[in-house]
Amino acid sequence: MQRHDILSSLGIADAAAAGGDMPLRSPIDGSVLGSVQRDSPGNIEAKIGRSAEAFLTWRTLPAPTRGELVRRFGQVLRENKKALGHLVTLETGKLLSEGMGEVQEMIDICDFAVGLSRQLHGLTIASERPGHHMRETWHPLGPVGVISAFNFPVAVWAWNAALALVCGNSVVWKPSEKTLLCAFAVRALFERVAREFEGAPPGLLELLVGKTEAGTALVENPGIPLISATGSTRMGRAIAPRASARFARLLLELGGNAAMIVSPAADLDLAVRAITFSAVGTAGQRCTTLRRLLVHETLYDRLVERLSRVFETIRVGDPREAETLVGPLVDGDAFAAMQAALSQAREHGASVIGGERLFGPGGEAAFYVRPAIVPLREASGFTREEIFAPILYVIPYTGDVRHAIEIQNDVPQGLSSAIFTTDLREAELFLSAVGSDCGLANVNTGTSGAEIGGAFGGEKETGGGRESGSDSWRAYMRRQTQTVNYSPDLPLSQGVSFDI
Ligand code: UN1
Repeated sequence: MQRHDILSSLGIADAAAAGGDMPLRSPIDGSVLGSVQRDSPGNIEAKIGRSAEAFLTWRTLPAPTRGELVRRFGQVLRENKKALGHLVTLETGKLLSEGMGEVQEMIDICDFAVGLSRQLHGLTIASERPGHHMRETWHPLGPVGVISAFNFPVAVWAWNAALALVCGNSVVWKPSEKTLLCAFAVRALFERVAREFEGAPPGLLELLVGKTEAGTALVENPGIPLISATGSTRMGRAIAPRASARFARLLLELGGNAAMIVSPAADLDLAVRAITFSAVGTAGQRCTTLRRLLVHETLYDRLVERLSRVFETIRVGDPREAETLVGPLVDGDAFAAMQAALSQAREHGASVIGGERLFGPGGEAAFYVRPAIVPLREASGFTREEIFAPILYVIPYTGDVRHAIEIQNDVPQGLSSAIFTTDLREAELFLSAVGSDCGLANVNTGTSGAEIGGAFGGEKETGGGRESGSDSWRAYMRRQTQTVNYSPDLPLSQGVSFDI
């Protein structure tokens, strides 16, 4: 699909061509996709105000009715999967199959949320007082602020929005300034559904267009009870104190630094495939990207050699072409950060295999790289930092798998982890309380590509939030403990007597 067809079928051709102070470029060839106008501070306030209004109506609709809107939105996503998937590819540079996969992830979470809209269960609790009952009820929370990153410009928003909407909340979305067309397209598709939906107020989904200032305005606005933010740990450090200062709830999904352990009992063919997808998929720009490979010393040379052959020959280029497996980095800054990380490794005496710039469509205007392998003798300061690029540090471990787990956990981040082994004892140890300290722990599958059904997120500097499946919906609601006295007396709890 061509740019014009994509934009017009998604109903955003005019919006993209409106002209404004925020130009949008495709990482594929550096071409200009459009430009949009950033919101003034007044505009941002007005949008948040509209969202607050919308919440007042939306929360009164039965949850299954709210689910019906999400069901219809999922249907519109199905009908527009091709165009939206192409736009994701055009704006992020990820492979077409990954662009489509992202839209599929949106559809999946919509389906999940529709079912959930009939399962926002509370509890009934036995009361110690005669003639009383207690229960726990989950109520809508308020307008939810969603801050999303460029690398998953639509799926991560959908994880939040689909749940927030069935939970009875409105949504204010601050997307990455690098992927605004994706956000415009999603809003246009959502509006198609919301406009026709009886009872859906205007302002159910508001979009803030801007950079840090727009995010800050959202984070500091006292009308937003929950900020759900995906991005770097640096971003999290900037927003968390601001939100906490007004006691807002935070759902943070920040930096990752995933590791995979390859034990002597691993199925190596399987491991090589999983390592490659996890390390170079999405050009290494997922928060679940595999960055540290912890290999038993007896396998080390063999595995480095096999991976080097794969990385050397893997097809890097235009992500729209079927044979390509690695597309471009998002921009020149990402390229500079990758090169800085490789220089740092070299300064520590490491040799780097690959990592050089390649030229694809767009010549100098786009940033393609050969994925890099950095064999090391041991973990180091720089392997504890997150880099958003296809760099794989390979670190040997000796003896027991416990040594590998120790290296794995010795980083500030705690998002994703994996072990390749056919040894049940190793696998279960890795999954046990003394095993991986991450939010995601996988056996014989890679670190990236989680399904929506599980809770997604991680510990330590990753921020502790959980999005998407399982019971993550609870973050988007407020819990109320309710006590009802249906007796003619007033017994007090804990046997306290207070007779007037
Ligand atoms: C992210 O990079 O912020 O597990 C999210 C995965 C994807 C989501 C990544 N489903 O790799």
